[in-house]
Amino acid sequence: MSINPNQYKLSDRTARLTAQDLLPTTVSAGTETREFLQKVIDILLDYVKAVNDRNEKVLDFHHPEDMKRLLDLEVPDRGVTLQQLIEDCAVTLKYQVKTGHPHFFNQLSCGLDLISMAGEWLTATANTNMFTYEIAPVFILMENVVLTKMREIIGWNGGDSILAPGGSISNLYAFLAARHKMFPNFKEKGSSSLPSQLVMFTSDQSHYSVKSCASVCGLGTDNCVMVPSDDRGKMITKELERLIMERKKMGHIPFFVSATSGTTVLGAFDNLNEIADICQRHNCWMHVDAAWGGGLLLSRKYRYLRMAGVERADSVTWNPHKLMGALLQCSTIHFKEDGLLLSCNQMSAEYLFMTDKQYDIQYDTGDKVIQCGRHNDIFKLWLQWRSKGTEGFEQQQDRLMELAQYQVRRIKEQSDKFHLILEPECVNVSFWYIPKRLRGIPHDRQKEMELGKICPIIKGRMMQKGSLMVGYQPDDRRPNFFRSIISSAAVTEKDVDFMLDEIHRLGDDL
Ligand code: ABU
Repeated sequence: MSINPNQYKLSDRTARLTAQDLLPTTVSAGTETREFLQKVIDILLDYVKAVNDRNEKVLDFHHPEDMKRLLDLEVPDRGVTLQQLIEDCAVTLKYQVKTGHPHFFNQLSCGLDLISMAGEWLTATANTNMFTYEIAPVFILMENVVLTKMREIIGWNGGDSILAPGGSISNLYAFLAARHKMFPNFKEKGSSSLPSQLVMFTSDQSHYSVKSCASVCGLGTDNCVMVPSDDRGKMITKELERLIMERKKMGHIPFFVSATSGTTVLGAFDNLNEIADICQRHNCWMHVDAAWGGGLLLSRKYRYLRMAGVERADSVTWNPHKLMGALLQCSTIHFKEDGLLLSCNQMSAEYLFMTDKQYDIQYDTGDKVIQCGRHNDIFKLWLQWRSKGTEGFEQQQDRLMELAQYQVRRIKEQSDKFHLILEPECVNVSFWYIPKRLRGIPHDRQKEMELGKICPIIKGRMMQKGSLMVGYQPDDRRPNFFRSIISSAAVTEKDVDFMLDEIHRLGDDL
């Protein structure tokens, strides 16, 4: 059932009230407060139903100027009524893209895990900050348990971890810890404590946030060396070692290598053991950006096929809001060495992190991070993990991989209409759609250019129709191509068939 903003009516009496007439301002307004919140919950539950209804559109697309006309976005001088707020909530969800719809294959984070969502609702209601045990005791202990478990899965005993606002910031934490480990005086003395130019290395397929570390942390992007990748998108490790030696000859200090487990576009996994050997030979910190592929650590099958050697890393980024389906956002960064996160980032603000508190202050995690306020991202993951168990997560990872393989099979079976670009290592499937006029023509560069031109047209059509969302992009080897993602537990084989059939319906005439 679609969200119809006119269908959510408060009682006449409550409808006319404003926020001032509810708790906490009006202490006697328990009944009205409950009625208002119950109505919001009705909208949320209808949205959940719509997200899971394959007859519903994935989105109701409007261009920005048209969308502005459909919405009342003003923040007024005088507060609006509760009935207006209810309609505002309903309208907002009416036009929101249903990222949990089984026909949404657009982003690395897809799906709507209801247990994780329930956790997020509770988190919002608890509305606490994660910097000290004194205001978040249960959540801090949960964080400790879940992060310890994740480190064990990586293959470490001990170590330390923290939840960060996204994979990019997690990667930044790794960079900071690596520099701190090698140059502990940098924290106080800054760049004057460095004997020479620091250099970092990552593959040309890595997430752009790795390069951003070089800019944010003062190395300059010229000192983030982009190591070439092979045609499957994996770092060429011989090139890594050659480039490290080249920089050493220049008198520079190679100190940080970021390997990728699951590149954003192709879903490629770097060879971690080979990279670990090189890092060992050249005394470099080894970071693994497994923001995307980290979920596969939960699969006994894929862990060793894709991420053998991960336990040799010094740090690992792993985003449960991607393959594990935790609600946005939920990103973790893990360190093999305990104590580093604190010594690197600690500022000892006395108003918050008093050392004479009457409890064990190691649970005041706030001084380990570069932010002050920290959102509670743990409860939704903890609750989800309780609901599935580690075995349930393993089955989920294996199922997503099975569906991606099903898509590959279906693409190959329809090779007149689809061209598979490469055998995927993850749930990213890269392909072109071949319209009628280009079928039966040999596949060459000219044809690729033509296929690339039709991707945005098909994408535009699917958004206008609202039936499907699949992403496309060029890369440095080829023009535009489709990249579908299966990371939602809602997706079935029928949905994969729908995706391919719908692209065919939308693009056959192009
Ligand atoms: N690293 C952010 C994810 C981008 C994507 O969903 O494609």
